[in-house]
Order: sequence, then structure tokens, then C-alpha cells
Amino acid sequence: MFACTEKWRATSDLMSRSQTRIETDLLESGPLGQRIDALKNWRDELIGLVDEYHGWLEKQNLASGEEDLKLYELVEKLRSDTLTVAMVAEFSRGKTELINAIFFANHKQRLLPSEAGRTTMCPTEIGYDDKFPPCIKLLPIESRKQSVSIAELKRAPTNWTVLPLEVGSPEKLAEAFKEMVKTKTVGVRDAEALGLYDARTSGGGPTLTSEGRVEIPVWRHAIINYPHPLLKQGVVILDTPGLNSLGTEPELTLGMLPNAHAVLFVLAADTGVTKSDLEVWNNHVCVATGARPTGRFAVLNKIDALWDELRAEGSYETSLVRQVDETARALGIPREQVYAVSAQKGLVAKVKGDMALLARSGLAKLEGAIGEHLVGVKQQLLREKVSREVGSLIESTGGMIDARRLALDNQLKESRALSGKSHEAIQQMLTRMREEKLAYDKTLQSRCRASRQHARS
Ligand SMILES: Nc1nc2c(ncn2[C@@H]2O[C@H](COP(=O)(O)OP(=O)(O)OP(=O)(O)O)[C@@H](O)[C@H]2O)c(=O)[nH]1
Ligand SMILES: [Mg+2]
Repeated sequence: MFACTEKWRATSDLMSRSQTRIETDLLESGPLGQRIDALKNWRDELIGLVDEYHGWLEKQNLASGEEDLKLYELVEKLRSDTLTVAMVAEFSRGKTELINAIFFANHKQRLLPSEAGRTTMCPTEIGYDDKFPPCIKLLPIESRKQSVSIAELKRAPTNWTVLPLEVGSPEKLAEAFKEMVKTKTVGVRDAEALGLYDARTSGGGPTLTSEGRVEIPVWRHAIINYPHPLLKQGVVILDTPGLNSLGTEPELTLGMLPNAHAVLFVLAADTGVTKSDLEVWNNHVCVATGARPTGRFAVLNKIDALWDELRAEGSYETSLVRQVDETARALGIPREQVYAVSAQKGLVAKVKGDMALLARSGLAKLEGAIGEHLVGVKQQLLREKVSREVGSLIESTGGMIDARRLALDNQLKESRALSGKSHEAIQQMLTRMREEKLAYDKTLQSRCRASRQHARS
């Protein structure tokens, strides 16, 4: 039990030592990737420790089949653990451009479709699962007629249309991604049957075309499986369309957003905080992140709209500070929680390698803050998970070690008792032998005496 507890204490020490190393890494304000890399190293070290503990249990003959399974599952969970970053905002605030700038700038082009007006038409999960080839899986909008959740539909591959992705060709990738934003027009009845149109509600929903039809998305949900280094390490990005979709997909509001580890709420400097922005913030972002407001990032995008070379020196900074203050006030958060960025200029800066423009875009600061938050959250979750699972194993193996020690103690007592008994028996035997020898000597003496008398007579 002592060795077992020592082993676990050593594991905990290593867990906190690795933590210190990560914190040192974090002191250098690197990009998101650097922090996720540091997290991966920490997680790999943790997996190594769990494996080592497992090996020790096996060597000591303490691991039953159940314990083996538990530890294999724990390692598997640690390996496949994901980190979800959700982008939420009204349409055209620059969510998709921000994803392109933060995650896909290495492709030296705008990968995901980001255009003026409404672009992203369905919630899109971008991640990587090496069990599948690079592809886009698309769920037809008609699936809304079935009362089956997206989570359930994910388990039934036949419901999804799969488009392969040619990872080596940015042009073909960008072309394939355009499929996700396709729309079509349907009659009012059909749109109503899909829950996408309600003639009684005014505003917010889709408007009728001149032919009296309703424009709806072709797809209800998209999953992009893409072997990007960050995604390979378990990062999942959730891109969402504007308020319409948030309203029509309760699963998004009730399940996916509350489960996200970080929610980026995007506003645009050229529009300011509008009524519909506030609706998204109050009814979706705050509701989803209510219990953990630290995972909420308010991003004031498109600050390049304030850049004007003809303005007097310093007036840009003044108007930026004013806009950040106004945004913070409207959202009811401290101004430090508002990140002023230009996703578009950040993307351009990364593509062209323009460090000055990158610094001006404010992107690196936002990436650093997201990375720091994700690493902190993930470490806490993983530490809790490992402590819970391994802790319960230590308790049960501790019981086994106690039982073994008790059995050994009893055996020791018995052998001591036995050895006491044989000592007594030997003593008795010696006494008996001594007595027998005395009796023999006496007999011998009396016989000698008798024979001497006999000889004399
Ligand atoms: N000037 C400027 N334009 C930007 C910036 N970020 C995005 N845009 C533009 O704003 C438009 C909308 O950007 P998207 O990324 O499609 O916005 P979105 O929030 O994803 O919009 P939906 O997909 O419709 O919900 C595009 O034309 C972008 O090029 C920025 O930082 N500065
Ligand atoms: Mg978009």
C-alpha cells in the first residue's frame, strides 16, 4: 500500500511539474498552436504515467481484468479527448474569416467560404478523426422532418452525404467547401414542415422570394474531417450561421454550445452592437456559458474599418478605445474581455508574412488568450478525470495490498508459533535423552559393581 501511494504521489508531482513547464511556455506569448502543442506534450506525459502505473500494477499482480480495462479506457479517453471552440454571432460579423485567419492561414488563401452577406448556412464542425479519410459529411436539411437528434444521426452514416477532400490542393478544397453554403428554394408549406418558416412571425426568419418561395439551406449540419495539426490534437471548431440557425436548431443552443470549451462571440466594428447581436449574446452566448464566463470571448472584429490614413494621428486609437468601451458596456463585461481584431488583415498578414500588419490586426493577442484558457480548462478536466479513475483504483488495490499483508502477518505468526513448538519439543527430547543417559550410566555402574563383586567372590 505504501509503495502504491508513493507511486501515485510521484504521478501527482510529475503532473504539477509538467504544469509548471507549460506555464513557463505560456509566459512567451506564442500563437494558439504553440500552447496546444504544450498541452499535447503534457497530456502525453500524463498518458505515459498512467501506462507506467498500469505496468507496475501488472508486475505486482494487482491488476484484474476489470482494472486493466479501466486503465486502457482511461488512456484511450485521454488520447481522443477534444477541445471545442465555438464561433457564435449574427451573420456577416466575420466568424468564418476568423477561423480562416486563426486555423487555416498556412494554406496561404481563404479556405472556408467567407463573403459579404449570409454565407455559412449550417452549423459546421471542423475536426479530425484519423479513422476516416479527409472529407466533408453533410446532413440533408430534410432530416429535420424526423424527430431524431443530430447526435443520434451522427451514429447512422447512411444519413450523411460524404464528399472526399483533396488536402493537397487548396483550390479543390475551397471548391469542395462551397458545397456547404448551398441553398435552394422550396414552397412555403415545405419550409413550414421543416420548421424553417412561420408566416405568423415577422422578421428574423427567411423572407419570401418574388415567386413566393422560401430560400433554405441544402444541408442541416456539416462535419469537416481535415488533417490539420491543431485538429489532429483534438481541437474541434464549431462554426455557426447567424441568429436564424441558432433559433431553429435547439440542439445547438442546448447541447453543442454549452459543451464548448470556449465560445467566441463576434461583433463587427463597422456595425457596432446591434439589437440582434444583443439577442445572440443574451439568449445564446450567456445562456450557454452562464456557469463559466471565463470561456467566453467577445471579439470586436473588423477594426480595420477604423483605419484611415487621412485621420489625425492618434484618432484611430481614441476611436478604438471608445468602441471597445461601448462594446463592453453594451455586453455588461469588463473592457479587458473585449478583443479588438481584424480577422481579414490578420489572414492577409499571415499569408504575406507581414509581422507589422499581424501585430496591428490584434490576432496574436486573441490567439494567446484562447490558447491559455483552453490549456487551463483542459488540464483541469484531465487532472480531475485521472485523479478520479486512478484514485478509485488505488483505493481498491490498496485494499488488496492490506489483505495480502494481513495474510502474510498471520503466516508469520503461525510459523513463529511452530518454531516455538519445535524448540520446546527439542528441549523435551534433550531432557528425556539426558535422563535416559543418566539411567543407563546408573545401570552400567551397578552392573560393573556387581561383576567386580562377582569376580572378587
Ligand atoms: N474589413 C473587414 N472585413 C471583414 C473582416 N472579417 C470578415 N470580413 C468580411 O465580412 C464578410 C463576412 O465575413 P464572414 O466570415 O463570412 O462572416 P460570418 O460571421 O461567418 O457570416 P455568416 O457565415 O453569414 O454567418 C466577408 O466579406 C469578409 O471578407 C475584417 O476583419 N475586416
Ligand atoms: Mg460564416
